[in-house]
Amino acid sequence: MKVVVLTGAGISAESGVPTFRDADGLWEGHRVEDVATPEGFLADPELVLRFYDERRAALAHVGPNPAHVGLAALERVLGDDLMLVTQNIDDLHERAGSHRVVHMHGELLSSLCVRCGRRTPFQGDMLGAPPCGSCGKGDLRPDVVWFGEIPYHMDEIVDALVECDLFVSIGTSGAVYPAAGFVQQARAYGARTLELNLVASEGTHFFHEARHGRAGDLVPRWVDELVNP
Ligand code: BJW
Ligand code: ZN
Repeated sequence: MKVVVLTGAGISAESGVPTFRDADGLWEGHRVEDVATPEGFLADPELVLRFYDERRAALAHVGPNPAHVGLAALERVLGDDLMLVTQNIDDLHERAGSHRVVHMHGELLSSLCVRCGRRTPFQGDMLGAPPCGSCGKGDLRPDVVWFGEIPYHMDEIVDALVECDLFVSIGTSGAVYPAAGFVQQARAYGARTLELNLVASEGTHFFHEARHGRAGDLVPRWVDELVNP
């Protein structure tokens, strides 16, 4: 059986990584247009670099939770029949033991050269970092996908959505496209679809089945059901 799993901020919430859409519409005190758009970066690069430097530094203080661990166990059973697509830029899936994670919105631990486009593993602070080691001239920016930019690995993801038998969305609000549309794409091509989220997402009615609760409880239980029917 071919399975595509899409994860969002909710899967890392119990690890202590804040989600994006809280009640006051701010994201760790910032307007989304100021820190997650190319225009925001051009207007105030220092603010944006510091914002991502703080989130990168915070990775040292969090660890994977049972939901990440459950998906790593599923990869060991399904191998290449599982595609794990995450919108998250943290590395908690990898630290739980998943080896083939598709980071469609990029990664905190990677830099992108604004001049030559080279993507390079990155640790530490980007504010004040030397220019790109490849072209020697370009400034580095976070290797993340902001609003108005094209997410990574879209061809590979669409192929997997077309082919999968089961699509499972975990811990995502269904507010941001193209990820929010994956359920309809998978379903149109014949997949069964399942939502695992704390509350009903914006797209909950697109799923055949929705289970609501904490990812740390729901995911290990669902993996167990799938592996030991
Ligand atoms: C729990 C839990 C627990 C809590 N257990 N659950 C008008 C209509 C339609 C689309 C558009 C439009 N205008 C513009 C667009 C396109 C735009 C878009 O979607 N805008 C919307 C605002 C409408 N999209 C884009 O611009 C994208 N690019 C694009 O479309 O390019 C065109 C193209 C596409 C494909 C092929 C070719 C061309 C780019 C989007 C980039 C998003 N970037 C960000 C920042 C990334 C870097 C970073 O992290 O800083 O990605 S924004 C932010 O939102 C981040 C997230 O990955 C993303 C999704 O958030 P997520 O994960 O869903 O988090 P939350 O907080 O929203 O939800 C958490 C959920 O967890 C909640 O439901 C909780 O209940 C739940 N939860 N605790 C289980 N313990
Ligand atoms: Zn460069």
